[in-house]
Amino acid sequence: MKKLLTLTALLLLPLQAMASDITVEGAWVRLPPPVADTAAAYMTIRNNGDHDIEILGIETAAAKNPEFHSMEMNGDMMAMKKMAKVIVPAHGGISFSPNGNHIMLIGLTGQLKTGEHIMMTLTTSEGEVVMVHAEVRDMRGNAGMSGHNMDKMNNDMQGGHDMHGGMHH
Ligand SMILES: [Cu+2]
Repeated sequence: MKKLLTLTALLLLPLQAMASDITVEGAWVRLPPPVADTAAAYMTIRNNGDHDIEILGIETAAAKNPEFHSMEMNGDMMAMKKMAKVIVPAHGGISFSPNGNHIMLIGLTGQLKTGEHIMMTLTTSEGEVVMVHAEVRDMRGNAGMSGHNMDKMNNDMQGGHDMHGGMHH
């Protein structure tokens, strides 16, 4: 009985005890090909406060190892790299979008479905936990999304994620 009470108390703990300076907008996940074990997630993280806030971690039940990735030129090739630090500037924001930095959901725990919402949690340097709901969207029908090759990537970084199939993280 004591165990049960302890568990109940834990469940009742509010995850966001105070109003957060961090807000998240426009979160979505690109539906990956059925065989892929990674997917890309996009969102804009805003900081409405007076101090820079670092995002220390991201977690989701949908993937074993979510990572923040940057896209950088390496010679004439775009390469992605795990971001060492994710800082959301005071009164500013940081965007993860198909045209640049993104969130890689590595090691998907199940097959994603179009229209499904997955939940992610961000842990901040302020000790806050911010919940993010992201809709899974199938972008395959979109113009410009097919026929990518590596030569086009400088102009069209949408192709960056097609690369993941052959990349080792
Ligand atoms: Cu990546």
